[in-house]
Parts: sequence; structure tokens; C-alpha cells
Amino acid sequence: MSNREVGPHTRGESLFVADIPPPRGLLHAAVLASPVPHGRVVRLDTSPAAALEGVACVLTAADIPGANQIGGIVQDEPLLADGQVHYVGQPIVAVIATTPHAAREAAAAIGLEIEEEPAIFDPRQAAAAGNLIVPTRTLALGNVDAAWESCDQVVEGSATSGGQEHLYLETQSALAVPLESGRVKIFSATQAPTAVQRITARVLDLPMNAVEVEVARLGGAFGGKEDQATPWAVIAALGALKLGVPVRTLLSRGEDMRMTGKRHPYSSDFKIGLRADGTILAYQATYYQNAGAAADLSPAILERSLFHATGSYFVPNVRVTALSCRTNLPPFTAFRGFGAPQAMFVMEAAISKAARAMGIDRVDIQRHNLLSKGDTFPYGMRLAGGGARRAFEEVEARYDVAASRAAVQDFNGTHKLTKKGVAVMPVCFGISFTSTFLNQAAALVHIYTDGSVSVSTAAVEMGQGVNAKILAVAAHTLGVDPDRIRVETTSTLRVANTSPTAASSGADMNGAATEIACKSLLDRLRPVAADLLDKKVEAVAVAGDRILAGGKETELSWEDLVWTAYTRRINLSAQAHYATPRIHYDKETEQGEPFAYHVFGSAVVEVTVDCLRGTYKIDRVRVVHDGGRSLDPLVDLGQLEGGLVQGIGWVTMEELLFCDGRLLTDTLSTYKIPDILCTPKIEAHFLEVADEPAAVLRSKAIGEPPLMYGIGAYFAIEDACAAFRPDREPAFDAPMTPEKVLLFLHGEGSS
Ligand code: LUZ
Ligand code: MOS
Repeated sequence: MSNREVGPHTRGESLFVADIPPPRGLLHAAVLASPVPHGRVVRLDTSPAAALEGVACVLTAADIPGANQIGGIVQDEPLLADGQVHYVGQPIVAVIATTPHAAREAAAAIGLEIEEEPAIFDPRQAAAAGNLIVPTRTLALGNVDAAWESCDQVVEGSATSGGQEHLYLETQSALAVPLESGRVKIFSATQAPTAVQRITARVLDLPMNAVEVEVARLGGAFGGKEDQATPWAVIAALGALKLGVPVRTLLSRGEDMRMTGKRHPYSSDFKIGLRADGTILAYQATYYQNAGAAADLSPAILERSLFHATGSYFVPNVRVTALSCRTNLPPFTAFRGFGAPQAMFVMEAAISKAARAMGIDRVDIQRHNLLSKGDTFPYGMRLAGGGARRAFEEVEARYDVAASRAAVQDFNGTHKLTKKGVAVMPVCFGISFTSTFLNQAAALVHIYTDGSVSVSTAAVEMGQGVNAKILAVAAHTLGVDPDRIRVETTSTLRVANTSPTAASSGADMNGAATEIACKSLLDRLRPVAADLLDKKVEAVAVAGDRILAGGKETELSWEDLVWTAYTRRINLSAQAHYATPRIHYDKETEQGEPFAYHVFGSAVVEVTVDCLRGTYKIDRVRVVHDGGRSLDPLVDLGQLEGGLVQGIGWVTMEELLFCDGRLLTDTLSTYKIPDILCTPKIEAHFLEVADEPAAVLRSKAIGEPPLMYGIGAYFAIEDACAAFRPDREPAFDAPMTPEKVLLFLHGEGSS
């Protein structure tokens, strides 16, 4: 087992921020959050809180030494509300006290009066009112307006998809420890150590070199800690520097669910045109992204939606428009897939509607329009490989999808109150941050004099196994036993200017930097070995801790080589930087080559619906996934299964309900995620096509793409429902909860 996190996790030994033994004098932070979705603070009396026992200080916007601004892409988000509140759950005051309980009690004692103002929760209403986060963006290919005429069938419709709570096991947390000379060290549960460092420096009016951020690991993140770990770390640092003692922020599950952003809900319109043979000639869509009250990562997520508008299909004439709409809900944020699942759902809805109108099967339209090598995406890039077709064909052949569909039809013909459904879901996902500048990473590798190796990178381990992959890269490149290597925590002191560990690119980029660093160390060690062995430099290599010469094992060991190099004053540390080559994008022309490569796969999903109750079971999901030459097949299988089930949850049972901007589903009993009992049988076949040179050691990115296989569950349920109610038009309204299924099966009217 190469994933060294697994043993300590299962024994309960791994330390998360909340487990760090309390340093002397530790105090705890809690916040008073806005109880209303929009309004003006007319009275704020913190004196009742300050007077309570155990309260060390009460911090408002007025106590911030630097800028009260935590916004990244757009600077539109205060750390603590200053006069105005824009969503229920927005932090207004931070209280620092001797216990978490005392801090929360004190926060509740604060006198707060807010004059409410009208609030908007619907993205289309926000757009109509002109409340946009950034200007509208449009991608286009061909001539969509001219193409409709050539179509034999044109259908229009709308589709909505709900948000999704990340529900990482570890809630948002940070521990800030004041150091000498006004410096601070923050242990933060963040995917973005440098963002925490930069924004802490901005808010506290410090240079970045006065702030260290260290991350050992996260108990899950899924995008929820890319931007939204930051405020909790900054609040802890603010308190720590004010009081000169360590301060910890640790959200309760309820606070975390109510106060932090989630996957963006989308409301979209589509129009699709096809020839009678099933060829898609034109596609048009408008996405209304519900961004919540602040920009957060919404503009970047909007961009990824546009880039994934046509999913795994080639459409010659496309126009897609996206609006990021400001509403009075918590700022929605990154979530595995980052806007791509929302756009792919709309495309699949359009295909479904077209198939129904034309009286043909969805899968026939899907197969007919898959991307081929050389096809152009609306963002200007050409597809390098034939992976989309290969994966789809492999799924159809390997799992005999035609037979599954026939079996489902047979079953439905003989069962009145139980119906089965089947759907295929192809995925094509672009790998790289869409913002080109973020596609960089670094590594710092030390070889110690005993031959042991320490690797630090920008990557944050969050359960995705990135450390296992980096370790594999280092062991493979150096040629030493993996047991000699330790992958270190992530610290802004050891690796600076880190991009978030996100966009499925953590292993690719940090692995590549590690590879470069290890190669330069070998370049320094090889001449020493050649000298000791009296051999030509090129013939010397390391394998299994022995030094090889001309491919044969010698008497020289790795330890002796390292020690000798040290005594000869060779530098045994290497720092390396990796910047993904070739990629570029021009936002003016909306053309470029934003991705290093694409990941492909296809899944076939089978479900059974109880048509009396509206309940359903996802019976089985079978996947063909193009993973490249995997650096760690077990880690990749885990990511595939986890992503798939998370995707199924998003389109089936996970339903966020807000009432007047207040989250109703703020507990695990009201917000249901898939558990082991509703996890389907999963069969995954990896295509080990090692043709992707841009992937680290040809092992392709795995974090996000499998989530989108889950979308197939929606359309499989729809398929089953159509067998019961062929007269009704489906609504394309995810998640497809049992409640919605029941209303569809037994409701009146067209839908
Ligand atoms: N984060 C980000 C991401 O900042 N840019 C991206 O393109 C991205 N893509 C996926 C997930 N997180
Ligand atoms: Mo992201 S959704 O933090 O890869």
C-alpha cells in the first residue's frame, strides 16, 4: 500500500487542525453572523459580549488593521460586514474567548439590529435587475443563427440544477500562533495556503513574509476549501496578533453548512438542432449561475461551464452565454467539477429532449455526435486524441449496453409498478486551471546524509492521495526505495507562491516539479558515482538503492554515494518549478488552448424506480475510464468511485432548500448524501492508454472527471419514469429526489 495516509487515518493517529494539541494560552473564536439575507446594520452593541466571563476580545470591521477585504478574483467581500449584510450567515463580529462555548454564547449576546432590505435569491431575477458579478461571457463556434434552417428538428427547453454541500468530514478550521517580531504561523485547513497567506497579510497589514501557512492534510475539501477556508484562518490570525496568544477557529457542522458556500445552482435555457439522422448541427445555451452574495471563484467557474458546454460532443455551430448572478445567498464556490457538471447536465437535457421529440434513443444521438480527434471546441482548441469515442465504444461493447437496454424494455413490459431505466454518460474534462497563470507548481527536495529523502511541494493532501503519487514520482525518478522518502506537509516557507491544490492538477504539476528536482539531484550524483566506480557518467543509474553501471549492479550503495557526495561538498537539495507548457487563452477573442489535455470516459447507469412510492435504487454503474498509465491504481479507483457517488448524490438526493435565504437543510438528517446502502455496484475498467505526455509520468488527472458520470443517474431515472408516464414531458430539474419522481409519476399535465 503506497498511500501512507491510510494506516494513520484508520488508527486515528493523523492530526487535523482540530487535533493539534492546544498550545499554551489557546483561545477560541466564534462569529456572530447575519440572521437576515440583506440589510443595513443600524445598531451593533458588542458590550454585552465583552462583559461576559472568559471573553478576551470582540472584533468588528473597525478592529481590522489592514484592508477589510478577502475577495480574490473580485475584491467584493469583507471579512466582517461593515454596515451592510448580504446573506444569512455573513460574519459580522468575531468573539475570542477561553472556550468555544463561551465564544459562541458571547456572540449570541451581542445587540444587533438590522434594517432589512429586499433580497433576491433567484439568478434570473438578479440578472433582470442587472446584478451581475462580472460582464456576461459568450463562446461561439460556426454560425448558430444560420444553422437552425438546416435542421430537421429543433427543440428548446430549460434545465435547472441545484447546489451541493461539500460535506467534507473536517469542518472549516484554523489555528493561528503568534511568533516573535509580529509574525504569525497559521495551521489552516485550506487547499490554498498562499491565498490564506496573501489575504491574512492584506487584512492584518503585514508583508507576506510575516505569515507562514502550513497544511498537514485536510479531512476532505472537494473545492470547499479552495477559497472558503480563508476567512476562518484570517479571523484566527487577527485574534492571535491582537491578543498575543494562539487562537483557533473551528466551525460546528451546522455553522459550516449554514455559513459557507456550496456548488452553484444553475438555471439554464437551451436550444438544440439536429438533422433527421441524429447529427447535432447547432446548440445554444444561456446559463444563469447563482453566484451568491460575493464573487468568490464564480467567474472562473462560469468560464469552466462555458468550456464544457458541449460535453463530449462535437457541435459545429454553438453559441453559449453565461451570466454570473449576484443573489443574497452565501457565496457559492468551487466544487469538484467546477461548473462543468452544470453545463454538461444542460447538454444531456437537450439531447434527451431532442431524442424524445424525434422518437429515437438518447444513446443513438450520443454515439453519433461524440468528439473525434481533431474536432474543434468552441474555445478554439482542437481535440488531440480519440479518447471520447474509444471510451464510449468500449462501454457499449464491454458491457453490452444494447442488451441492457433490451432487458430493461422486457422488464418494463412485464412490470406495472416497477420500472427500470438505463443511461450512458460520456465525460470529457479539460485538465489545467482555466486561468493560465495558476498552472505552475514547485518542489523542494532534500537528500539527507543518511540517504533519506524529504519532498515538499505546493500540493495539499486532502484524501485524494496526491502525496502517494508524488512519492511514487520521487521514488521512480531517483530509483530509491519508497521507504526512504517522506512527502512533507505543505508550508509557504518551503514552497512559495503556491496555486491551490485544485482543478485535478495537483499530482500532474507538483509531480512534474518533483520529477525535475529529482533529476537535477541525480545529475549531481551521477558524476560522483562514475568517479567512484571508474565508469562513464551516462552508464550510471540508481535502482533499488544500488548503483548500476552499464545496467549491472555494483558494490556501491545509495547511502555511500550520498555520503561521499556530501563530503565532496555537492548540493543535495534541489528546488524546481514547473509551468504547464503550451497552454494559453485570450479572453478578448474567447479563443485559445486552455487545457494541457482532456480526460475521457463513459459510464452506463442502471436504476429501478418504485412507481408507487417514487423511490428508486441505483442498481449498477459500469465505467470505462481513460486514466493513462496510473501511478497508483488503488488511489485512482478510489477517486473514480468517490467522484461517481458524489455525482449521483448531486443529481438525486442532495437537495439544498432555502427559505428567505436561510438554509433549511443544515443537518445530516435533512441534507441526505449517499451512504453505503445506496451506493450502487460499481464496475470500473481503466483504459491504460499511455499516450498523454502532458500527464505526470503519463498518469492522467483523476480528481474531478468521474463526478460527472453521476449525471447518468438522472437520465436513467428519467428513462424509467418515461416508461411509466410516456405522456409527460420531463422537467430537467436536478436533483431528482424521490419526491419529484412521485409528483412526476402521478401528477397531472405535461410535466
Ligand atoms: N479552480 C480554479 C479550479 O481556480 N480554476 C479552475 O479552472 C478549476 N478547475 C477545477 C477545479 N478548481
Ligand atoms: Mo477544485 S473544485 O477545488 O478542484
